[in-house]
Amino acid sequence: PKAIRLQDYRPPAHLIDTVDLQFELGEEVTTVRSTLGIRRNPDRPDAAGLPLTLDGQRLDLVSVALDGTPVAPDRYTVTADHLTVDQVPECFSLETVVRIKPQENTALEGLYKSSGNFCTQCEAEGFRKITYFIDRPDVMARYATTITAEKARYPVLLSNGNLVASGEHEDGRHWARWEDPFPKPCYLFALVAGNLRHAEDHFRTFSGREVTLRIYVEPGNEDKVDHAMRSLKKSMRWDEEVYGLEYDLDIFNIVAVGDFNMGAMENKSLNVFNTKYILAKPETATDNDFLGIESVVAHEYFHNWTGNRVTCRDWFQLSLKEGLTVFRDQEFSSDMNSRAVKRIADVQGLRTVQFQEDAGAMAHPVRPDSYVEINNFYTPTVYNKGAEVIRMIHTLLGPEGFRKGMDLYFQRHDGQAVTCDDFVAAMADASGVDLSQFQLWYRQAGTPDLSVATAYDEAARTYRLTIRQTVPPTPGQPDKQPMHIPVVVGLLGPDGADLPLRLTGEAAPAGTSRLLHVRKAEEVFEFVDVPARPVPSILRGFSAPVKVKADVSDADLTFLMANDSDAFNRWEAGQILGGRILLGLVADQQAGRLLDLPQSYVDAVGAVLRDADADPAFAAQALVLPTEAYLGTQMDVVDPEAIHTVREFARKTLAARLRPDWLATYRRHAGNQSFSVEADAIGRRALKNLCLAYLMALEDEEALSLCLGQYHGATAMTDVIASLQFLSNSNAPQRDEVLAGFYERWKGEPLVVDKWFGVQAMSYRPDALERVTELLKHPAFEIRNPNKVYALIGGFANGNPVRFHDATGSGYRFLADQVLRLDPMNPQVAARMMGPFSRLRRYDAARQALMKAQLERIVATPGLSPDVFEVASKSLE
Ligand code: DPP
Ligand code: ZN
Repeated sequence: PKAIRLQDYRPPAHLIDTVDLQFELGEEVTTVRSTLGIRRNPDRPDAAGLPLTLDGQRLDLVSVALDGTPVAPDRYTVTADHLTVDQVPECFSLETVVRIKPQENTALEGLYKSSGNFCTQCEAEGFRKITYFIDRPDVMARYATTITAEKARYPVLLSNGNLVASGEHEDGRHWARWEDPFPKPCYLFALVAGNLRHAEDHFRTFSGREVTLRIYVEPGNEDKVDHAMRSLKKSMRWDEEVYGLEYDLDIFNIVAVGDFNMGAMENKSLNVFNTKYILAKPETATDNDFLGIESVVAHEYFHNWTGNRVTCRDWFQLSLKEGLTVFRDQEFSSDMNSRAVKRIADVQGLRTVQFQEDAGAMAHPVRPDSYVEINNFYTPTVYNKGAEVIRMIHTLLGPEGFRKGMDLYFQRHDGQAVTCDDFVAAMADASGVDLSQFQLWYRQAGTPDLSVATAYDEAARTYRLTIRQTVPPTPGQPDKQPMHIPVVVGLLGPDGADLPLRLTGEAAPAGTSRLLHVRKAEEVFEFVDVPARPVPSILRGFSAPVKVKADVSDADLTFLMANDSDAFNRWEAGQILGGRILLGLVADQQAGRLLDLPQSYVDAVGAVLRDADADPAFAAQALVLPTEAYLGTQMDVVDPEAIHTVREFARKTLAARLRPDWLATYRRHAGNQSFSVEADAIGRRALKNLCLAYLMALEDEEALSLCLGQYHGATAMTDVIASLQFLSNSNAPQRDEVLAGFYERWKGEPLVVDKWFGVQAMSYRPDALERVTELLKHPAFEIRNPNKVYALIGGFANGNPVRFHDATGSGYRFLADQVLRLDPMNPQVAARMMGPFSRLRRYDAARQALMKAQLERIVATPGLSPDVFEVASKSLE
């Protein structure tokens, strides 16, 4: 397989203005008749006389006609990937008829079946598996789609746009015709046909348009769509209020399917979702599920403007729509729930997953320069670091400047397929802010390192911050230039209050949080009129996706934990302090020294715990020790065993020394409150379950009885699954019985069974791999269902570092076996499972050798997909 490069981009030789599709859906074979209105692209004068090349894969071509006349076989060629037609006029219609077999499509890309229903996934390049087309996002056309299928099996027939006609045939088939008035790239095409039930609601837009909202699910799931519907209406309102963006059709449909590679897909007016991000009721879904649904429903809805009305010119620009839309859904969720807690959760995700990616073989810029398989680039870098890049622009421009930039972006580019440069240009032009150096964020991969040195001059009453930046080398980018990094800082006085800030050269103090622009390798910022040595609060709100090392003492961090007015940094101070202490203990453990947790740290945690009721949601975040994955990112050579041992030691020590406080806090919040998914209720449950987690670290009788009591007494899945997880990690005699009982209780709910797989996959008991291997043969495990794979195989490989990285290499062998088993069925999912292998260089020589051996075995396998080949070969480089 060959790499595709951004620098080779050329506009298409031909454009397609109209598409008329006729689907004849069948059990054995599905026929797709397509009529395309095609013309030569005026932007490619050199293309005159070039043949027409259409993309198409796994299509059985029946016929080709041009302007109504069959094309002679010597005038066209068919290869595994293309249909080429010679001697085409300037402007013409091309009709192709192909046959496909959706029932055999296990890759879940193109048209496929899920639970007996037909559905599609076309992003990024799935449309070419449905019909011949110029499958690239800068080819935008108007679609009309006629679907014909057996009425009894497929009573519901859906596509993009408006239903314009429908009818029945005498033989039991029926048909529906949909027309989408908005030109769109083919990756936004969707079709659904099946036996589905729907919930319906309505939304009136600010200009008075009445929109019908429908969520389609399999029969039996109608009772689990309320939260998704509420989330949809809230997103529609929020986009009007915050961005002035209104929905543009009279109908908005969502369909939830059980087999889906990703979370969801923003097809124009017909979103297709993984059931995981639609179905929820308190008995079956956790608080995180509820929050995830709210944000993914919003994300896909927001794509209607950021993605659909303005789309990507090519797939290198993926972050144009994804980074921006993630930023928008993050802001939406912040407005709906707790802003601080949302920010903390997002940063935690970024720091564990994206920072790991940035430090591995698959590291790439937010706008990649090249790819072998685009499906491998739907990554935390493109999505989450991409969102941080947008957030930095928001910080640099301020909310009003940012809104002006968005307005200009839509004014200039509505209906177009554009680039990240176009977006940045709109932002810069609308605000007058110079973003030229800032654009390096799109081009340079790797997580920048900031080091901050502080100096207080008592006599001069000045406080100086010296900030140095370096951007580490990444594959293909050995040398980096300094970036434009927005660093928001505050200074705390001895009483814990923010000091008014005045920089050298300024006439008067302005504000207590200041945006510092770090542009050079080293910058010095001097604050004047500082009455006493302050405590610095650096990178407030995590104003840039960087790693910071600052000369802030443990005592200062403890002070920040108690006093910082910036909630994020109050949490961050605890993480830095905890990380420092745990990494020190890791060194002790490696050197065979006795482990000892400083009492000052226990006291600092105790203070947060005793103050927890002031903001339970925040406390629940602040009381979690840095994760094993995050600690790994802070080490030159990751030592998964030492990290796990030390973190468990610290958990047990905190549990033992603060036991009365954990217990009292648990009891205070364990009372029977009525269920709600308001932020406050979620926060209380999170805090309560965190207390239980600490108590269960001790595994004493009282903890066990509380945990079992919660397991048997709780009705909300959040509480049930938390107690199940603690029991699954324990040696409690009831463990196996409880796990078996959970399955019996929930075997009819696939999404709950996924949780059951996940809990066992992530158990840090030494027998985890043995158990996971057994579970692969469990009747509820289906290798073809991505959610099952993510829960069991992904849960083990990504969520269980200590067992996955077992020194014998058993985890690596297991993962390679599963990747090779998955690849022929679903390459996209197979490649996604390989993340841990792409970071092999972060481990010791012995583990590296074991991982390499597995990768070599993978690469040597004949018939490998480009997806898996790309990750495996890059990981070996
Ligand atoms: N475009 C989808 C999303 O991120 C992924 N296929 O919403
Ligand atoms: Zn998206």
